[in-house]
Amino acid sequence: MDIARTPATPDGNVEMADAAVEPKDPPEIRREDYRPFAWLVPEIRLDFELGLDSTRVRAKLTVAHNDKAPHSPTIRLNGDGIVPTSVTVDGSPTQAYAMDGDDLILTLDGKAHEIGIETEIDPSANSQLMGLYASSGMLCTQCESEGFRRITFFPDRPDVLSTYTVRMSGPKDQFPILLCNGNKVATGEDGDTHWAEWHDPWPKPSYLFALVAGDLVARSDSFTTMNGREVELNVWVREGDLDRTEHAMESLKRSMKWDEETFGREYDLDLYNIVAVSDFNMGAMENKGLNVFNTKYVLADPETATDGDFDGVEGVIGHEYFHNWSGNRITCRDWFQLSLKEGFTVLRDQLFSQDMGSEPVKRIEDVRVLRAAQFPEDSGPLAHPIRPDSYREISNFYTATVYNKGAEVIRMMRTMAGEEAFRKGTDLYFDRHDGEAATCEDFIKAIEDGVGLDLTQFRLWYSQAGTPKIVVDLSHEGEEAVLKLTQMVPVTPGQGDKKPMPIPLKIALFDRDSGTHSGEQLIILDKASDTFRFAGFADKPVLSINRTFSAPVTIQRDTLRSDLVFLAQNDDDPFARYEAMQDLMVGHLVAASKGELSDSEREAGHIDIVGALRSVIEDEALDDLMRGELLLMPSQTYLAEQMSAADPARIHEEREALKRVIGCELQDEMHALYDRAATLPFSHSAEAKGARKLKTLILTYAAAHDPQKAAELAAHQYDGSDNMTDRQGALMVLTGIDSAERTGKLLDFYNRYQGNALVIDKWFALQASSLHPKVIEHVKALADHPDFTLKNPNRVRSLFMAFAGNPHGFHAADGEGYRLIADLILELDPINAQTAARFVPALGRWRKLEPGRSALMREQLERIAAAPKLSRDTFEQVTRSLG
Ligand code: B3K
Ligand code: ZN
Repeated sequence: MDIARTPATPDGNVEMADAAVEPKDPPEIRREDYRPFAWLVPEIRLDFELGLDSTRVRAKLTVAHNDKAPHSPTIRLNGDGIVPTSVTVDGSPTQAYAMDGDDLILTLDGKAHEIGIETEIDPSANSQLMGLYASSGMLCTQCESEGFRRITFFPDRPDVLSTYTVRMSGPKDQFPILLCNGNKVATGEDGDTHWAEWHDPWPKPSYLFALVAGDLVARSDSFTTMNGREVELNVWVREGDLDRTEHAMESLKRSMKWDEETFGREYDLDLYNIVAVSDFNMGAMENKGLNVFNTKYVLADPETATDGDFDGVEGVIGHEYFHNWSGNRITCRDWFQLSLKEGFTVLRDQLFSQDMGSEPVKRIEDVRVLRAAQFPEDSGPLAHPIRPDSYREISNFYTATVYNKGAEVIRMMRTMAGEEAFRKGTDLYFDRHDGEAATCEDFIKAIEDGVGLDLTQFRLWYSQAGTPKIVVDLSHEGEEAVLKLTQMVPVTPGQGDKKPMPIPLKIALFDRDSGTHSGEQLIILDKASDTFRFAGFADKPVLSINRTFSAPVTIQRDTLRSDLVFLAQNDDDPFARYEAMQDLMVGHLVAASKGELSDSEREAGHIDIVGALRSVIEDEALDDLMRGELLLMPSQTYLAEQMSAADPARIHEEREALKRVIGCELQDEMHALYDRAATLPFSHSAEAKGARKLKTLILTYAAAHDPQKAAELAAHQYDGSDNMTDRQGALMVLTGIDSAERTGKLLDFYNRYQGNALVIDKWFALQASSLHPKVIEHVKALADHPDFTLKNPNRVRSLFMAFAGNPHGFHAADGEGYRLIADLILELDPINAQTAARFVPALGRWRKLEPGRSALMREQLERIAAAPKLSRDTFEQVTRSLG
């Protein structure tokens, strides 16, 4: 039977249509087409004969009718680039199967069967890094979302849950360590070969399967859970990396404790393994009991990792650990529900990091990430709701919208419920859906029931894309402050008519004279427009709104500059204070970039900004981590987002000009601050971290004002540093200055860290993100450097993602920056489609730019679209970006 030419059989697989089409036009998978799978696979046994070039996989699947789905005699087992070398049904070899594209279809006459399938794969040829692949002599897997089908044929969808028993064997010398999910139940040897058998008692979808084999060493420790279960913990790395694993292990223990205390979640196996690999498409993966991590989020010591890297390790270790409940114990019914696990888990890791360090600074950092990555997505051609309605390639939907906006949406529920009630809601969710593949709707319902909150209208946050804009109008009538709020949810691709959403806004009304307010309030704007009245104000107060960034919206307020200066000096909510400082600078820079400022207006703006910054420097109540946030200028990308037809060159010019003014006017204060910060010895304390943050920030202002002096200072900081934060900060400033120190220190850095891949990544990234006028030439030369390779995603990102995020180079007026990224996408696509597709959004911003650059950018997208063969990943992103 040639299934490829027959209509889709009713076996309930939403991806039925997938295989029969040309790769150039992959089909759209729609959320509304979800059907439960007609078969259950309660058990799978896997036997791996491991080899780098050839691994034989024998799978035995126990299958049975799913009573909760319409019956179908056919079972579709997904495959991707694999062929069956043998197929059996109930132990008897059979040829009675059909291939439909890459999938294998069997027709079964009974209610329950055992299917046996053998495949042979070549891990060393797997450059996509999905499925089983080789990385520096070891073998490892990545299965989310659809990598398991590159290993064996299986219903590779998250709502098919099985218990896994896995036997793995291989040469002892090559793979002395054999790891899999769950617990190791048996081991043995046979000459030069050895084997291990693993069993995972928790039913899981195929995307959570993992296997690792290699020459690894572990930092081991243990954790006793709240109910006294002793858990063995291991962080596995290559031998030379062991002394850089302490922070990862400590972060893991802190995560386990925090999740017990904060969400009542206890770990459920006797073993928790983390393995670090250097070739990895993303940050890490939460496979049950066997997390696989990018080395970037495991290895850290002060000599080679910055404070930001340390925070990153803690956050990602926490994130993957928290998935054990939000993702693994309760998984997703289908990939449209991805935010169910990712949005919730991002919120959990954000709250964890807030508790481990500075709460307000972490909040500001998270908002900055949201604004830099998610807001542009939401206002561009790739906009989608946190629960998308359709996709062609699910890998393209691991986005800032699903992750970070998803977290913000759940955070709003928490804000409206209050912390204690929210915990009742999450407890109910975990109880009600443990062991299931659930939906976002299940989560919302559990919060509703547990908290006692009506979230009917709130569900719109799951279905409507676009960042709402709130227009604020504060007036004063008699003794009342009158706040009129209007919301607009913008039109996004495929979504024209938007409904008003409930928007929780924390506000405070400040008395201008005393600089205080009488209490923060939470108001909910749930209509297109609404008016809120506040009695007892003899004079018009100053409004502080969206405190703690209580809603992921943009606020348009016609605030007097003097009010922003007031809030920048007085607001007791650190986020709102930061926001006022940013708005002060954004307002000035946007107007200046548009050429709207007269000389005297420009001068007045400078005076206000410098005055507000001076008061931040002088405010003794501030800690340096927070002071650093308040002294930061808005990024060029954020500024461009505030404008239509943005001209990146003009924005850059104005931003540098303001930096120069600040560097000049505040040079004495900053110098004194630098000297104070420089006296602190290295430690991981908040105080010392704050001091390091200030030092490099001050160097960036000095570089704009007096480059030669800044180069000397930076070289001095570089030479005297005993940690990577100071050294990288100094080198970052130096790479942007055409000076003798630049060449010398870059060479020194390279020689000092040659062989340490993560630090050499920094060396590439620093040069690619530099303000140097010849940055494009530098990037081209670096792409030919012997240490550069397209095979390693970290290295590709370190050079090209850094460059694509460098407005100064990427937006070169002649379009050379766009061409460079388009060339990369075309070259990388056949090697690693997932990583290549991640570069497309940078080119999708063409509608937001001035006409010249807009046309040049679009030209490059069209060039990519015209390529004879594109991956599904890149095809989808380019098509959507062209719109
Ligand atoms: N769940 C994984 C991401 C998998 C991405 C697959 N393309 C990591 C995480 O979010 O924890
Ligand atoms: Zn995650």
